[in-house]
This record gives sequence, structure tokens and C-alpha cells, in this order.
Amino acid sequence: MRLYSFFRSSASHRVRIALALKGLPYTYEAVPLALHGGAQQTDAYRAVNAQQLVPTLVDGDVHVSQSLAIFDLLDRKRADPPLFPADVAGRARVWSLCLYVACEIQPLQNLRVERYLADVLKLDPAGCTAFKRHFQDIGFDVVEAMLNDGHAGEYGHGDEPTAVECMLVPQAGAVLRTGGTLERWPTIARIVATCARHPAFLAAAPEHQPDAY
Ligand SMILES: N[C@@H](CCC(=O)N[C@@H](CS)C(=O)NCC(=O)O)C(=O)O
Repeated sequence: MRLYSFFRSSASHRVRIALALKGLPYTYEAVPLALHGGAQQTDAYRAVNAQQLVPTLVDGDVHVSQSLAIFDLLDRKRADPPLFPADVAGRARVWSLCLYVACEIQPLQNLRVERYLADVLKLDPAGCTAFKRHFQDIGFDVVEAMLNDGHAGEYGHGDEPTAVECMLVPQAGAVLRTGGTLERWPTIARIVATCARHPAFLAAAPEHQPDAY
């Protein structure tokens, strides 16, 4: 398999964690994202992924975009350890947490949004950061409440990592990158600290990728 990834991209990071948890080997294809003139906007990358977003997973002649679709493919390819629980209620809870991060938090932090804020709405860098932090904060307030429903254990859903942590750890990284801390969200902070000691999460960390700078 080949993974088109950028070390600092949270969506790429999700998939790297999932691959590492399952112990699936892959070739790393770096896509150097940038606010302007990034590799995601080239014709060469558009031929790989029409969405012009990372990650893309290529498995033989199958090209898969969207991190959650990639999780599903990986779970079917190698069932163990499962990213999504088998029981109906647990599976729905994990999907709900994942979709909340994927749909309600991360898209508002994306480079294409920042490009519009900066280039068209003329927000200065501090304004762009305030915008991201606002939606990050209200998003993590919700995730914290969702995690505190009695079903978290050592991790966000029970005592083993699931897709919840594949989403949570990269999103927490985005908070730290914009100068924030996790103090406001003790359950998220506890789970992220637990993941920081897990070998799969260490292997997938942005600073350990070949394109890190
Ligand atoms: N919903 C997508 C999100 C993908 C995404 O937003 N990728 C970002 C990096 S984290 C990207 O490629 N941004 C490039 C841009 O906005 O120009 C997924 O889950 O894979």
C-alpha cells in the first residue's frame, strides 16, 4: 500500500495511526501541503485524488480518499485490532465521535478555509488563528461531553484504542499547534497522554514522518 500524506496533516495522521495499530506496512508518499502553491493543488496530485486533499491510500488499483473510508477499508483488510467495535451501540458511539471530529471540527481548520479567510476576507494571521480556535474549542467541549457518557475507559471507548483515538490525537495536535493546551478538557487530555505512550501512536506522530521539518 502507498499512503499520500503530509506529516502535519491531521487527516493523514489519523490514517497513519490506524495503519500502525494494525501493523500494516506502507510506502510513504509525501505531499507537501502549503497555504499557497502546495503540492495538493498540482495537476499531478489531482490525478491521484480529485479532492486535492490528503490522505489518499492506494492499495493495488484501489484509490481511497477520506480517512473514515480508509478506516473501513483497513478494518476489512485486517480485522485485528478492530477500529470500530462489533456491538451495535458501541459501533454507533465510535462512529458518532469520529464523524463529529471529521465533519464538525476539522473542516473549519483546513487550509482551503484559511486561504479564503486570508485572501478574500482579508483576516490577518491572528484573526485566522482566532477563527480556528473558536471552532476547535466549541468542538472539543462537545467531544469531552460525549466521552464522559460512561463508556470511556483507559481510551475513549473502553480499554483499547479504536478509531476514536485515531481522530482525537491528531485533532489535539491541531490545538497544540495553534498555541492552545488541553487543560480545558481533562478526559481528552488523559486519553491523549495515554496514547503518547503507545508505540503505534509514536510511530504515526508527525515528528517521526519522513517529510517532517
Ligand atoms: N474529510 C477529509 C479531510 C481531508 C483534509 O481536509 N485534508 C487536509 C489536510 S488535514 C488537506 O489536504 N488540505 C488541503 C487544502 O485544504 O488545500 C478526510 O477525512 O480525509
